[in-house]
Amino acid sequence: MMRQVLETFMQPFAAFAKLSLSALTAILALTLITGCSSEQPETGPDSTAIHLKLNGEDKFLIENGWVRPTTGKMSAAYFTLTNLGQDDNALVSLSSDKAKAVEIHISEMQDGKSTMRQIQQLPISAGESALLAPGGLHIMLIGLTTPLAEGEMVDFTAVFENGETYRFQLPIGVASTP
Ligand SMILES: [Cu+2]
Repeated sequence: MMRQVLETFMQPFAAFAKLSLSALTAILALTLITGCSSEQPETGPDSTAIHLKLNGEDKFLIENGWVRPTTGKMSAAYFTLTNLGQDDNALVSLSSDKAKAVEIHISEMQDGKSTMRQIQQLPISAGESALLAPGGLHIMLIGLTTPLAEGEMVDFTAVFENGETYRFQLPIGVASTP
């Protein structure tokens, strides 16, 4: 009985360890594309850090990113987004290779029920982070064009208020967001 409970408890961690490895592979691939310097350790949640650079300068950091696996038509993506720049900014739109539409959503409790609504932009002050996690802010993928299988990657393009546009990839798999 106790052993069973322990195994159930450990399952998300095992899934995360698996995800970290595939994410690391993806980051190594992305590093080659963007020329992003890899100063992160090779293990642990930090290994999922993605640097978004402009003219060689670190502008944003994406950490602990993951997309929920599904065979349905909708999914959600979660990550921590940090504004490393000198100016306040805001995430204003997203697109993906695997969904017809991508929206910024927030989940809220209303009359004891969980509902979600779209927000037009996600402001992030200079030096601040936005936490996108289950039960709160999230990126909604609507009209999936393919099933999202664990271990695969999803391409995203993010546009910010000042016109800066970045491409990045997030791994499909359930991670334990801290
Ligand atoms: Cu949503």
